[in-house]
Amino acid sequence: GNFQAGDDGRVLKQYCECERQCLQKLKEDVLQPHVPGYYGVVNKGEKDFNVMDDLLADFESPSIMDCKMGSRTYLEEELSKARVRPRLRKDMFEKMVAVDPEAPTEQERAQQGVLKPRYMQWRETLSSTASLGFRIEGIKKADGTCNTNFKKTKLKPQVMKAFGDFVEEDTHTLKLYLHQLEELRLVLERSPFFCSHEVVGSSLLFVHDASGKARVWMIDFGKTVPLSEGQTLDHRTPWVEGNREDGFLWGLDNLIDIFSTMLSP
Ligand code: 4IP
Ligand code: MN
Repeated sequence: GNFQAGDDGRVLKQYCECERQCLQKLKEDVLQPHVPGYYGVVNKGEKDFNVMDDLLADFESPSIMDCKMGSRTYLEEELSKARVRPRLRKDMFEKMVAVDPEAPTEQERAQQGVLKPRYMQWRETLSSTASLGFRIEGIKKADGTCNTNFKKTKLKPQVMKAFGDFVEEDTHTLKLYLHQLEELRLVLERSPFFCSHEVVGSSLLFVHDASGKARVWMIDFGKTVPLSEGQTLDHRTPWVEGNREDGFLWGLDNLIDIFSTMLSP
C-alpha cells in the first residue's frame, strides 16, 4: 500500500508534495496535537517518503476507523480538467458497476467509462458524504477483522449501527471519542491553517484499545490546498462551484450530533 514501517514509532508514507507542505505548516499550528508529527522526507529504494508518527504505536491491538470528512471529495480543478480534456475512466466505470450495475447511464455503458467528477459525485450521494458531510471508509477491529464495505452506508441509523459495532457498544469509549471531537472542533474553529485551506479528502482516524484509551487524529492532506492570499473558508457553507467550501465542519457537527445521540438517545 501507501505505507512502510519506519524506525521507532514512525511510518513512511508515499511522498506527496501537497501533503508535505501541509504537514510542515501544521507543525506550527494550533492543530499540531491533532495531526501526526512530521519528520521530513526520506529516500528508500529510489522512492521518496514523508516520515510521520505511527499513530498506532501506543496501542495494544487497536480498533481503527477512518471517516473521510467533508461534503466534497474532489478538488474543484477536477471539474475544469474534465471540461477542458474529458478523460473517460474505465477503472471508475468498473468500480461503479461492481457496486451497482444499474448506476451507469446508457451513454456511460456504451463508452465503458465515466468522468472522474461523475464517479466521485456518485460515491458522495450513495454514501453519507453528501447528506451528512462525512463517510465511513473503513473499520479494522481489535480481532483483526476488516470492513471496507461502507459504500452504501448513508442514513443516520446505518452510520450509528456501524459506530456502535466499532466501539462494541461501549459507552465509555463513545464518551472519550465525543470529547475529542468537541475539542477538535474548538481547535479547528480557531486554526489559522484550517481557515486558509480547502480541506478535501482528509480523514479523521479513530483509534482505541482495551486499555481504555481512545484518540482521534486528522490525517491525509494530499488534497488540502492553500487558498489565495486573504481568502478564508468557514467549512460549513454549502459548496457551489467557485466558493471552494468543503463542508468539513458541517460534517464534524453531524458526527458530534450522532455521537451525542448515541449516548443519550
Ligand atoms: C478513489 O475512489 C478515491 O476517491 C481517491 O481519493 C481518489 O484519489 C481516487 O481517484 C478514486 O479513484 P474509491 O475510494 O472509490 O476507490 P482519496 O485519495 O481521497 O482516497 P485522488 O487522486 O482524487 O486523491 P484517482 O483519480 O486517484 O483514481
Ligand atoms: Mn484517506
